[in-house]
Amino acid sequence: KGYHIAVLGATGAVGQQMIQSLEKKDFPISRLTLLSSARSAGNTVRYKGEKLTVQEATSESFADVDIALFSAGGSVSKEFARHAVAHGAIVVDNTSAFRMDENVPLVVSEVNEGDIHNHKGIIANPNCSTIQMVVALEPIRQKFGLEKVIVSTYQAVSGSGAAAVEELKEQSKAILNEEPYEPAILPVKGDKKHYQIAFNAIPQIDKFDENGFTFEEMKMINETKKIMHLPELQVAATCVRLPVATGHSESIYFEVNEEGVSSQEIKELLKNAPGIVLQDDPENQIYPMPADCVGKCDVFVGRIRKDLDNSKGFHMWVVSDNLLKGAAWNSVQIAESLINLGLVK
Ligand code: 11C
Repeated sequence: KGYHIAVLGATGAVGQQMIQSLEKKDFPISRLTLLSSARSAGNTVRYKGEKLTVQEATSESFADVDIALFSAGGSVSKEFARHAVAHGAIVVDNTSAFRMDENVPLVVSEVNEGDIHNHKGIIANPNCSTIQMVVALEPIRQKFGLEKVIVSTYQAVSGSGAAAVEELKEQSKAILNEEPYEPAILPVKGDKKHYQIAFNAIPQIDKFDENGFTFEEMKMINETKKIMHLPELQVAATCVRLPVATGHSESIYFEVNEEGVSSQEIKELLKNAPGIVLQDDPENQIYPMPADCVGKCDVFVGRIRKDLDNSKGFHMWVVSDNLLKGAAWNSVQIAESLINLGLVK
């Protein structure tokens, strides 16, 4: 059986990856409807060798759609999700619009696939930096429990959209050619100030909350607790933007509940865990790096070592393609889970 799938935001960076992920998975599709704003409508996109024309999304676009993958920004999701649900479609939303809504499951299939059963028409796809972290933490939580997580991120500019990648490229060229360049996008489009990203590191992703954390940091904190069903988990995050095009990296410190756990046990656990590739061989300088992870759907983990002071503390380094496992691939996995769990009519 094939399903009628719609992609809203089909011309965007994540939308394009969604279409490629559907193709790569050989997703059972009977019809693929590609939707966008009026501005991008009329463009053509290739799917399995066929040229499909992108249509302007309207309230009527979702008639007969089984699953709608949304990635066109939070306000677009808020506008169209109710139309899609009213037409009987299940929405997998890749924006932050519904993630913390208690009626909306927030899902990473390797961690909490079962939460999908509670959906009321919308399932949220978490933030990219959250997804790769919880994939790596969940096997540890299951075996040894989890008390505390402190994460520092090294995030790629594509998390901020295709225009930010262009800004990094153009700015790098300008600096190398000793030409002027006025930053206009990063750290946050629409914020008061913009800073150079080429040859720099910016400790701001999204705007600041009143508590001194950024919204990106608060996403990592709140979403992790929700996905892992650990409201009491201690989580802190510092999110930093680097001049890397694609692939988020994270330095994660975590404390388990048990005494006497060895780093070898953590390595063995993660080596056999779903969605994870262990790259951890310091003697041979083997560890994950974003340049090696681009285009891959797994979460790569390395540099696992025990803390020198806290007997329950460990450090690890986690890298993944933020557009794939961090966004498009995770959404397509949720769609696949919906089908596998028998939740699509
Ligand atoms: C970034 N994590 O790297 C952001 C992008 O809530 O889906 C994803 C924003 C989101 O800038």
